Amino acid sequence: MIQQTYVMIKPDAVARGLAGRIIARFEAVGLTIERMEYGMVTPEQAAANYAEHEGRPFYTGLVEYITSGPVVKIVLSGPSAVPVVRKLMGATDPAESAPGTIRGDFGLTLDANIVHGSDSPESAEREIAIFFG
Ligand code: IDP
Ligand code: MG
Repeated sequence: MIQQTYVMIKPDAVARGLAGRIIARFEAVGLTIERMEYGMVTPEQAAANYAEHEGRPFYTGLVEYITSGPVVKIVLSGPSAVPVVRKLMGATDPAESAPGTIRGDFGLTLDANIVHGSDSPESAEREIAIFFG
């Protein structure tokens, strides 16, 4: 089934000049870039995107981090785009994500893990609305 998903290249990855290489991996499997924007995440967008984690010990740091510098906000589409992107990203903790995945190849720590991707079609719809209206 054709799906849309929301992907965000996080501030540390943008600062390290990894955006192009990460985008190339999504293009390589045949996903389509529907929207793409470089810019800051507002505190309101960060809180909405990570609402499920509010109250957890890492929540404040997560919101500070994602608003700390420019990101690349992307809407991708394609067959099974949501699980395909999650597969390409790898496990949340770069210590556990396999080599060959984005987090496994470019990340080192859980708090700066390179990339965000929606975890379900419902999350994708919600997140695309947060970042692209
Ligand atoms: P996901 O990004 O793989 O969907 P989530 O569990 O939804 O993972 O967590 C959202 C983000 O919060 C993670 O990508 C990571 O940056 C951060 N995070 C999750 N758990 C921790 C933690 O225990 N310590 C610090 N940061 C965390
Ligand atoms: Mg998540």
